[in-house]
Amino acid sequence: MGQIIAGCLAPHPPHLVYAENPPQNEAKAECGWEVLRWGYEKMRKHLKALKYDVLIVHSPHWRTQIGTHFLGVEHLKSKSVDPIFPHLFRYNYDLKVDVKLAESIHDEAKKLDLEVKMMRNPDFRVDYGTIVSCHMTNPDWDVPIVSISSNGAAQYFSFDVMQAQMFKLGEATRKAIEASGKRAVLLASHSLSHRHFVLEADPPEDMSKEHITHHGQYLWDMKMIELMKKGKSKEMIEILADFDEQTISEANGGGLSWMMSAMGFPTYPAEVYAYGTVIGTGNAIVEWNHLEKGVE
Ligand code: 2X7
Ligand code: FE2
Repeated sequence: MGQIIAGCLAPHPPHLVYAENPPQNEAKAECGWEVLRWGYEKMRKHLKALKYDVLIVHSPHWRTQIGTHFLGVEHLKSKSVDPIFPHLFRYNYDLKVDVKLAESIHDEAKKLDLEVKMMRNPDFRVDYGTIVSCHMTNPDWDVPIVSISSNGAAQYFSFDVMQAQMFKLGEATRKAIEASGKRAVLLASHSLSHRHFVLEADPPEDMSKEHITHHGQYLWDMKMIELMKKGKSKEMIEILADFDEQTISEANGGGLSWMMSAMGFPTYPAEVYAYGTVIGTGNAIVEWNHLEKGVE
């Protein structure tokens, strides 16, 4: 039987890829955001040792306003440009998709009455949320991915409606993974608090200018991280709507709600590899090690 071996909060500021200077990115940096980048280094080393077959990422920057879409093309190759930070992120990607697993999650989700669709356009431009989280987790790109869109249910209806949908999507994801026989790592691609500076430092990697937007945002981030470290994922999910309202977070896309549901709302402590700010936003790199600590 297949299994979820880990679930990770894997934030996607394009700045992290920019500061790593991989050959795929046209923009070049001197340095920057080391605490977060070194956190990702530790997490990727740990995950690699667990030997996974597929990365399944849920991205707030692939926004399908109604329903959930899945990449449904085996091979996608193009350039992804961040619309807000095009001077930092112009990334030439070349990635493989596990279409069979994506279809299977799609089918399981449909059985639960979710609005779902396979994305079959071979010229589709993959979003930077998907790419940054996957690159930082596995810069070798030597395992296929499944990419899942986020939708506007939190805005059109309410945060609770969005969460109800994500809980079903989590269940569908778990069932499909189990049937696949594969070892999967889940990535919830998003920051925590998300209030941005409106002006950028020059150069952007000038770390003397980097800090949280304000202390209230920091306190909310610490509250969330404390719950993660204590294994209180249900409590974390229950306060997520308030967190989102106070911090304009990207959790309203549903990544964390989807992932916690897929993992059966873990009660064991998560491993926090790093916390740091990027242009004022709060970002934590966190792993729930389901294989070693999970309940199954
Ligand atoms: O999309 C993002 C983000 N989530 C955080 C910080 C900076 C830029 O882009
Ligand atoms: Fe983002």
